[in-house]
Amino acid sequence: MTLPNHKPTQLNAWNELATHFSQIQNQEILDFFELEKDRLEKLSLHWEDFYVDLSKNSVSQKTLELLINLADEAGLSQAIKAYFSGGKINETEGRAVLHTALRSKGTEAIAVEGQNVIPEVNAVKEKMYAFAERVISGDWKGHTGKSIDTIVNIGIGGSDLGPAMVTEALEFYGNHLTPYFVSNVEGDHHQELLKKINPETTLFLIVSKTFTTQETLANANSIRKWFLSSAPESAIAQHFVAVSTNLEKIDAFGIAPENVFPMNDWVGGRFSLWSTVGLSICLAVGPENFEQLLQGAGAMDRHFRDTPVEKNIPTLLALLSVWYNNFWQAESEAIVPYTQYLRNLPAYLQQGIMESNGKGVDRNGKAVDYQTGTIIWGASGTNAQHAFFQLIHQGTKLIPTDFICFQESLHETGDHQDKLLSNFIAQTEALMCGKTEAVVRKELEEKGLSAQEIDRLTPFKVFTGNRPTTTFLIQKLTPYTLGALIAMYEHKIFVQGIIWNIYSYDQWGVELGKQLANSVLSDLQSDTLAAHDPSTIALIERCKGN
Ligand code: G6Q
Repeated sequence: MTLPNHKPTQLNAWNELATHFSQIQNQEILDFFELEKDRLEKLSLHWEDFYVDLSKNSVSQKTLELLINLADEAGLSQAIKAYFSGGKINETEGRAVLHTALRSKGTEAIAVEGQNVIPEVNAVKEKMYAFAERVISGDWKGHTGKSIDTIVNIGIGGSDLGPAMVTEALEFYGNHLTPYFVSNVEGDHHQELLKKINPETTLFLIVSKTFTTQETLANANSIRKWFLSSAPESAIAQHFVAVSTNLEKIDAFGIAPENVFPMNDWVGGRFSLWSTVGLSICLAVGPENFEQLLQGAGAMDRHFRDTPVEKNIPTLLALLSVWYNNFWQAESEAIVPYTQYLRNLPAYLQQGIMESNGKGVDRNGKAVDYQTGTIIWGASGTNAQHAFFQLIHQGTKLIPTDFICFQESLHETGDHQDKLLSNFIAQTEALMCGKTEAVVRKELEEKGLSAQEIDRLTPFKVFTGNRPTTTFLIQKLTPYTLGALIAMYEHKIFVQGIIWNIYSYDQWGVELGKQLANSVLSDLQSDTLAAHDPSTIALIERCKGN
């Protein structure tokens, strides 16, 4: 099963949306509340512990109807079938895209090339859980007989960002193991870590789908050397495990075969935290919590697969994003989680969203003549309010923003939670409603300012409002709700790729830099110099000290 193919700008719904946009672009979000008495009811979605309020967006119900038509015309339902059933929808790499199989209930068969993958998924998960139990219980000993208290994930990109973000997000659910993540090839990154850890009680997880990634291999080799300066070669088996699809390369590294956790090529790097790549998560929060993470994602998968578009959270989010990106010409989107636990969610989603949909060629191999991949940025609230919110409130750019908050805090925190929630709610109100000139003048008068001062200051204090936001109010941050939240964004990515007619699951754009880095490295480490442009030659010569 393959993906449908179309030129989005030639779809009827696209053209109708263009006409519709010219008719409603000057209408304000608040006007829609006046015109549509059932707006809140129609535009708020309730799913499990999620309340998603779309009503503060620059859309009328007519807009949503047209966007839903766009999804239909683009063949979304056929695409979803291909996605979930193991079709090779990552066509440029000839692979299926089945991270959803890792969090399915494990009862339905899912076939890749005629082979049901579920028994293997379950077997690998059992191996991972049994291993994690041994490490957490202290049963697994280091080479001097001590139990493990520290884990170090050595990986980069998809083999780092997801596990690091989730481990941090679920800190509350953590056990006595301290997790660290080494990713950058910059040697100072791992050197700073090595100052903090005890080799006798540390377990290193080398996580690399391909086991060919320069950064990961360089870090793994340096750390191995450091480890062997205080331990015999035979101790590698107790302190190094690997996650990969490349079993031969792991063997060459000296890791015992029983310490290898396999993964499959139908799991993309940036969607791999659900696989054995999530071993650090499983160790840090335990198998039960890891399983909950998978269950939450699985529940969102079923919601996405089985719910009509009108009530389908990931699909509606994707359609809104297309609306802003292609009709309003918005340049970026912000994501602001109101919890410190999710401070790295925006960075994590940057990879998922921008690596997947940052494509300029469509599924026919032709350059697109419309905008694709959205630029994502953000930080945790309320910190972000004291940093970049000025630009969202009063700047010249349209920045649709996702506000995410959990109704209950994890600790008993007095009135901190009310303060957090009040900021969270007030920001979306302020962004939509703004502050009129009349209100500003009245406030200044009440402060006793002179008429002249009021005239001078008023323009700066007016908020135009009408700035779109989507609110996610989730009951509580748990492994389950976190799994669902991440899966929600994963499916949003998928839907956008379908509408834009691009391939979301390859990442050829990261290859050229890697290739040239190898060439520059050989220039830096030898007397030769390959052909480069003058600027590059000057930089190489400078780094060589010439
Ligand atoms: C993600 C990308 C990329 C990948 C890293 C690490 O989708 O493919 O970020 O995860 O390049 O690759 P390895 O896991 O093969 O080392």
